[in-house]
Amino acid sequence: MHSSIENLLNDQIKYEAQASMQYLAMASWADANGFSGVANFFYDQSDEERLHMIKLIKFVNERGGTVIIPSLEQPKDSFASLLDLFEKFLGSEIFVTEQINKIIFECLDKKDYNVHNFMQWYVTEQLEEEATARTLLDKLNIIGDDKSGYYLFDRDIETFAAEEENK
Ligand code: OFO
Repeated sequence: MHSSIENLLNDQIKYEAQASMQYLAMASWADANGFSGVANFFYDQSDEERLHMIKLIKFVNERGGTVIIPSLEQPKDSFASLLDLFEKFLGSEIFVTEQINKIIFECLDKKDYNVHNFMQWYVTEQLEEEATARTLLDKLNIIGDDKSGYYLFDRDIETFAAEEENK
C-alpha cells in the first residue's frame, strides 16, 4: 500500500474513534438531561463508529500496513440545547465525509483500486448518516423552543432514525 494512503487510513481510524467518543459524550449529556431516546440514539451511533474504526484497523492489517492506534482529544461534553447537539452531530458527519473523499481521491491518484473499492462502503454509510442528521435537525428546527415538541422528538427519535435508514 502506498504510504500516503496508509497515512490517510490511519487518520481515518482516528476520526472514527474520535466520532465514537464524541457520540458517547453526546449520549451521556442527553442521558443526564432527561432525553433518554436521544441518549439511546447516540449510544448506538457511538457503537457504530467504533465498528467503522475496527473495520479499518482490520483492513490495514490485512493489507500488510501498519496501524497506529491513536490518542484522542477530549470530546465536547456540554451542549446549549438539543439543536446545538444535532448541529454538532451533522458537523461531525460532514467532516468525516470530507476526509473519506480525500482517501478516495488519493486512491484514484495512486491507482489503488482495492482500497478504493473497500472505501465505497464508507461512502454509502456517510450518505445515510448525513441524511439522518439532516432529517433530525430539520425536525428540531420546526419544533423551535416548544418543550412538548422536545418530548415527542425524544420519544420518536428511534423511529425517525430507522425510517431514514430504510429509505
Ligand atoms: Fe463512521 O460513519 Fe459517520 O462518521
